[in-house]
Amino acid sequence: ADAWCRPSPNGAKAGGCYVTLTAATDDRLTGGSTPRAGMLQVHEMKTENGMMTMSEMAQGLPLPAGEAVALAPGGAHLMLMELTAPLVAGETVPLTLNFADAAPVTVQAKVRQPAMAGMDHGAH
Ligand SMILES: [Cu+2]
Repeated sequence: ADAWCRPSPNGAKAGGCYVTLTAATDDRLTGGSTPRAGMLQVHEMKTENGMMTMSEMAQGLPLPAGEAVALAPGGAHLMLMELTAPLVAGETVPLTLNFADAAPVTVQAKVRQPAMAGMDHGAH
């Protein structure tokens, strides 16, 4: 539900997308794909020594049955890498999400500015 992407600054090769997922049974979000980027990874943000860093969740993002898990700025996110073109506010981007157990799901993510000013993600 509520899939959206942050507009990518001109020239940026990566962009962040967010979605809320509710699994019917215990599952994990392991990654995905999109025609708009070479790679789609699941990333998490961590604070280490006072610095925010992000890394791929190698085991995937746990999705407990029946629980709405929100990917949101400052936390877990979908990272589009090797963008084929900038993500422009107002457009819609198809994202196919892969799960450990469930069949892949394609969502249409709206590109828009975040409701609240978050961390700049363009430098990634
Ligand atoms: Cu990331």
